[in-house]
Amino acid sequence: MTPKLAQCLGSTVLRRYRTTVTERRLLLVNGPNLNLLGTRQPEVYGTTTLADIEARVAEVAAESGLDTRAVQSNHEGVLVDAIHAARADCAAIVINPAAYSHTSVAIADALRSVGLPVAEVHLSNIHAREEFRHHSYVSAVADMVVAGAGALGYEMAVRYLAERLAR
Ligand code: CA2
Repeated sequence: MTPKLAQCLGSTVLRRYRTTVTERRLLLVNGPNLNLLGTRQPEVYGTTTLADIEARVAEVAAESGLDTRAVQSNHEGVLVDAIHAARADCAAIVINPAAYSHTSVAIADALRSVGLPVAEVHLSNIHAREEFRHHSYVSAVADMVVAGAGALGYEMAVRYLAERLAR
């Protein structure tokens, strides 16, 4: 069954669809330039690649019976569309909006509009860096924020959301 079909069949079917399918998937979103992880600036962002992070997130999520879908894009609109799509089949979102953290009202609005639990991750401690990195539009929408824990921050975010969804 697709979410559209469940919607056509009415609210009871849609609710059941959401508890059996939707609530078992996390959306992992990574913003601009994070595709370069592990190749440059290891002193700031570490040596772990994005593929390593996506694999680890899938592994940790699976421990709690959760699926993952990963998206990385260098384009704001693509990220907004991916967040909107999560409404149909995801239970929560882990996001590192990268530079868009500090500039994008559109991404913050998209997260607000889907109404799913959100965990915001930054590899570096943005508060110990340049002033312009200290503010994130996404933090006002996020249920938890982790910054400065490196790749481990993604794992912490997944564990937080898994625990929250189990409540
Ligand atoms: O610390 C983080 O995770 C950031 O979200 C990373 C963003 C930065 O703009 C934020 O202020 C903090 C930058 C991601 C760039 O990633 C690169 C990785 C390797 C080489 C070059 C860039």
